[in-house]
Amino acid sequence: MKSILIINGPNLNLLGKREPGIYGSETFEVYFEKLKSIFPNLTLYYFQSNIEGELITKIQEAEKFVDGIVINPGGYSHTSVAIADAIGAISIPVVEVHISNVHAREDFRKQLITATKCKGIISGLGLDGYEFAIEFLLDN
Ligand code: CA2
Repeated sequence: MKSILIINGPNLNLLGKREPGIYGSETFEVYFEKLKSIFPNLTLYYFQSNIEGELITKIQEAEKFVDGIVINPGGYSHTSVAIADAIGAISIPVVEVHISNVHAREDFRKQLITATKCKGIISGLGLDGYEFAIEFLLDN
């Protein structure tokens, strides 16, 4: 595995700017620089969108230029059959990450539609979950 794409869904552009009690105080852009230094031999790409169709297009395109995906579909995790279908339609492995523990929150967050098409899921380990997901992709 030489290259991995990280995809963040809606509202995750607000990381580090709002609700630090749930999502921490670090912006993803700062964390992404740390990730690149943790994995110097890996080419890491980052894409964030608040738009479902843009996320789907990026998932479809990804298998042409990366070997794996780490995705946090945000609120779409609980609703989007279309994103789940896009994940199911590609041949590269996808790991889903949630910064918060979705099982310790409202009941509607316990249904993870997109995760049904992923190799695995990490939830509740903060931003470190992205690092652990990359480790998994490298080892499997
Ligand atoms: O815990 C996660 O990573 C979530 O995917 C985050 C989503 C939420 O809908 C999922 O249930 C769990 C929400 C992303 C919103 O991100 C914000 C970050 C900072 C401030 C406000 C929202």
